[in-house]
This record gives sequence, structure tokens and C-alpha cells, in this order.
Amino acid sequence: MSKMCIELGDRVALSKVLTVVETSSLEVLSRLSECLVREARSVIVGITGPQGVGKSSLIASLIKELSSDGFKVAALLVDPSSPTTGGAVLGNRLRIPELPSEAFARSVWAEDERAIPLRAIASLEVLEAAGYDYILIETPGAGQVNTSILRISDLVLVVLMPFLGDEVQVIKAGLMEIGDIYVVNKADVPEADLMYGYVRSLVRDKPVVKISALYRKNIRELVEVIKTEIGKKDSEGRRALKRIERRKYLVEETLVEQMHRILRRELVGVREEELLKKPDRLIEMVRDLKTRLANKIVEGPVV
Ligand SMILES: Nc1nc2c(ncn2[C@@H]2O[C@H](COP(=O)(O)OP(=O)(O)O)[C@@H](O)[C@H]2O)c(=O)[nH]1
Ligand SMILES: [Mg+2]
Repeated sequence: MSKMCIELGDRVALSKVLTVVETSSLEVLSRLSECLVREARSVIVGITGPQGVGKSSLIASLIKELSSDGFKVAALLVDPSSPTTGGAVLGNRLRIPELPSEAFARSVWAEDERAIPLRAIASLEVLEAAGYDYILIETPGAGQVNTSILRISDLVLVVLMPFLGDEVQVIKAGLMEIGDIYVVNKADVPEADLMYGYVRSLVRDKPVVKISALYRKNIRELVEVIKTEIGKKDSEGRRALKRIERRKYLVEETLVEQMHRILRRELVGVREEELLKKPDRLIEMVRDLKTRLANKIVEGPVV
């Protein structure tokens, strides 16, 4: 095994590799190709839900519980806040105190809260190569439901809590379709029972688990439900299919990112007075940009 592959076993070295992967995803993955695994090794659990419901706290609890079972656990916290302020990034990291020695956690900045960034998907491949049994990935689910979590996760946990107010509309609008397991957090609050009943009535055929991430109540029960649901997915061959879907997403996002970059550069060259003319001129402009974009893609580097 090459030095690079062995280094993935060291948390500090792994962080450095991930930093490089985040800036130049596919290229670095190709350099890592001998470490990447052919068979699915990691169970990827997506954890989504509105801001403040306790997703990060739940991840901290799950890391502890799964680690005590002897599993190697990694967590990726996708964070839509600005990378320049750094506040939330650090905040997310700090909420996981006393990380077990075998576990790993990292924040990934996302410019768009509706999509999972390419750098996070590429990081999943590296974490799988590093031998993690479980990779927990937190994505924000506020406002718009982030359905890209479905494309990359073997299992999706939707986290809710009492007193969601207006967000109940969001839940009705889409969150109730994307989850494999529903988690009602903050069970220490009396009103949690009401929320639990409500969620139960909305998702009749899916498991609903009431927990307290902060006080670590019912985490063991949740872990058992996760294992049962993963077992079902495995027996139906769904995890293998999900892995294919994940790799498609990786290829797709690489191209989308590249096209965006080129397009933004090309648009700088568009004369402003052209944009002030009648809108039928825009069709010509789009046609022209399309040709230029295609040429740039053909001439440019592969990734
Ligand atoms: N009462 C109570 N508060 C909790 C529980 N879990 C998390 N919280 C609190 O809820 C707030 C938001 O938690 P966080 O994990 O950052 O939520 P996220 O935005 O969904 O990641 C924090 O102040 C947590 O301490 C719980 O089980 N009970
Ligand atoms: Mg969080």
C-alpha cells in the first residue's frame, strides 16, 4: 500500500488530504485511486432537518454510541454559512466534545444550502477509503428541502423537534417524503409527545423515534433502528445502487462546477448595452454563449 493510503489512517494527515480534495476533487481522487475501495465499505447516513433541531448534537451522540460498539465513525457537517466568518464552522466543530479517538469530524462549507457541494461528495470517497464504517453527513434542511441528500445517503434521518411553528408547513411540503427514519428530538421537553404524535400520523409506515440528543435518551434504540433499516436496504441491493448514484452525482457536479466557472468568465465579456436592448436579443446571446461554452469545455482540461 502506498504512503498516501496509509496516511488516511491518521486523523491529521486525513484532514490534510481532505483539504486538497476540497479544492481539486476529481484530480486528487485519481491520485488516490489505489486506496479507493471497490466494494461499499461505509454506511452513509444523511441527517437533515430545520436549523436548531439538534442535528449536530445528535451526530455527537451517535458518534459516541456507534464508537462504543467498536465502529469507526466519521462525520461531515455541511455548513451554508460564510467561510470567511468561520463562526458557524467552528461552532459545529465545537459541539462535538471529546471525540472518541477512532472518530473523525469535519465541517464542509456549502455556498448553496439547497445542494450538497462537490467537495463533500468527494470527501465521502476519501473517508470510505480511510476505512470508516459509518459516515454521518449533516445537511441543513431549512427553507427548501434539500433533496440531494437522497442521492448520496444510504439512509436519511429527518430530525424534528417540538415547537417548529411555520416549519411544519415545510415538513408537510417535502420532508415527509425524504426520510427513512424520523427523529423527534428534545424529548426532555414535555411538548415532544405532541410532535411525536403529529409526525406518527403523517408517516404511518416509517419508524419514528423520540430521543434527546442532549441528554442521550433513546440513542441506543435509534442505533438499533438504523441498523435494522440498513439491513433491509442491503437485502434489497439498494446500497449498491446508491453507490452508483453517488458516483454519478460526483461526475455530474464536477461538470456543472466546471461549466459554471467558464460561463461566469464568459459572461463578464457580454456588453452591458446588449442587455439593455429588446429581450429577443437574449436568445442570440444564449446561442452564442452555448457555442463558446462548448468550445471551452472541449479545449479545456478534463477536470
Ligand atoms: N432541550 C434540549 N435541547 C437540545 C437537545 N438537543 C440539542 N439541543 C439544543 O438545541 C440547540 C441546537 O442544537 P444543534 O445540534 O446545533 O442543532 P442543528 O442546528 O440542527 O445542528 C443547541 O442549543 C442544543 O444544545 C435536546 O435533546 N434537548
Ligand atoms: Mg448543526
